[in-house]
Amino acid sequence: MSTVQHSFKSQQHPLIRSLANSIEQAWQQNLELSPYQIPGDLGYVEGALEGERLMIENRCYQTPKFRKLHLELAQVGNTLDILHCVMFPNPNYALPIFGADIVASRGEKGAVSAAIVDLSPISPDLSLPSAYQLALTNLPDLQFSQPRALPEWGNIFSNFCLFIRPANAQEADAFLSRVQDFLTIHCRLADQAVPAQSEADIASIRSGQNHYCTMQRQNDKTRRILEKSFGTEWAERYLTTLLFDSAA
Ligand code: BLA
Repeated sequence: MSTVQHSFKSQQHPLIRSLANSIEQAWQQNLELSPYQIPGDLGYVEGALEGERLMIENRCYQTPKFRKLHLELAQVGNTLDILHCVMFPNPNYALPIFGADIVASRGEKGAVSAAIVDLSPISPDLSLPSAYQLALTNLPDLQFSQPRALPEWGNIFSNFCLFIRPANAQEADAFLSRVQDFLTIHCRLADQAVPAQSEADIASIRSGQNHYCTMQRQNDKTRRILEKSFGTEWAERYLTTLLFDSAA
């Protein structure tokens, strides 16, 4: 395992590169970013237990409204590129969780097997705040030729969740612009958010975030990739401390 500083964004699939750039731009333009201390040795990691080398690069920030903004890029052997992004709100604010994941075959024209984005609710009845519902409902309709079905644990996602296999460059662009819409709406509404008024409300927000994390950790496809290169214990630690940590 190595901790050498490194950046492989320039080698990633073009859709991942574009999305990583637009996420960082949205964060830098709209939020007051402070550094976030990535636990121990997890900023840049490499593992290769069973042959395929997995390289992971993490970038994290925090802001007054978000306890953690996490953008991760990963490369699996010579074949797969992955982007993972989650914006965890500060549990004093009843804000949804922005999440995105892209899984693509390496190369300029590599196929994208999964592109998903959502603003996921954390309320006990799994509904989004009305300002979010209104803003998201007002976005123009988009058509994608290859929608994908969510797995069972995916009942944490909202009605506005977009989960597709982009079939061509137009659909990849449309996905990208929908993520930008979600980010713009989210940064604006987060900026306007007022803190929760009671300890009970804050406890409920925490438990909503923790439920989201518990369900995301059931994604066997993510876990298996981590386990193959780093082993089961490391994968569990990574899933619970960096990818989907509970709200303290
Ligand atoms: C799917 N995630 C996947 C797949 C892989 C990964 C290999 C299968 C691709 C496919 O079905 O075509 C792998 N994703 C990773 C790895 C990391 C990662 C290794 O982020 C990190 C190191 N996943 C998220 C977030 C969301 C998410 C934030 O991390 C959504 C907001 C969703 N990924 C998600 C979903 C699937 C997926 C819903 C499909 C799972 C399935 O069909 O069973």
